[in-house]
Amino acid sequence: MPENTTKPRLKVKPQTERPKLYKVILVNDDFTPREFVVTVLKGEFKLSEDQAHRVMITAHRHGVCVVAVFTRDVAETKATRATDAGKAKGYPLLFTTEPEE
Ligand code: TYC
Repeated sequence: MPENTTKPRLKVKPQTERPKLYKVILVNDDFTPREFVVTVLKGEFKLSEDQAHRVMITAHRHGVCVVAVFTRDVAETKATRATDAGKAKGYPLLFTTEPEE
């Protein structure tokens, strides 16, 4: 009787794991003009004027607002580009990322 035999696995791991998703979060501040926030949201995240205004006003009132959800690389790249757009104008505009539960 051979000793080093392996039992077949009963549970098979799914071949296509879905990638973990990351939220891009807009953080409020007292200095960045509202219209500039809307422009960045439209340009970087392809939101409509109406969507961008809602996201901006939600962050303005509540402190933060989830902009959208992406794979990690895309979320980090977009958050950095959007933050840098504010920096280039001397604004403290901030976008962060965090993993979805
Ligand atoms: N609070 C800013 C103002 O009153 C506008 C603003 C909104 C800034 C949302 C950042 O994430 C932000 N000018």
